[in-house]
Amino acid sequence: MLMKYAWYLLIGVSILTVIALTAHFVKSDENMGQPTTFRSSGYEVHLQMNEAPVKPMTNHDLIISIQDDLGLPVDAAEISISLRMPDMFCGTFNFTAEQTSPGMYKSTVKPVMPGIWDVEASIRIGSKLLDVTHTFRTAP
Ligand SMILES: [Cu+2]
Repeated sequence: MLMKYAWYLLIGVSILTVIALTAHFVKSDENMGQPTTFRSSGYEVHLQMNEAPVKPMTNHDLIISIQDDLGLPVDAAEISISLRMPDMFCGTFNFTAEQTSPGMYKSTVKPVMPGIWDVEASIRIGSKLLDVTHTFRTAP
């Protein structure tokens, strides 16, 4: 009798695990390719890769836009970009960013492997430092 309940419990837990994992992957995929919006200290920052799918070992542009509360473009003093895979230990890759127009910046990044990447922009505006992370997937 007890053995039977143990089986039910095991099957139940297995089903819940599968549902949870599926939900996790569906959720991750939904957010892939969408821009990341970050609001803090009176600023609004958008990060987005300029094309999809992103291919490994290929240069891609990360587009950064910075606005203030009124929607006016903001010039950052300094932006540094780092790229890493959250689930791996294959390293952190640093890139620079350049201004393309008022409040708009571009960084050319090269993800080396297929999988999920976090690109972090550290943006210095005056004495403030904003750290914004955008997640994207590289196709195999
Ligand atoms: Cu990796």
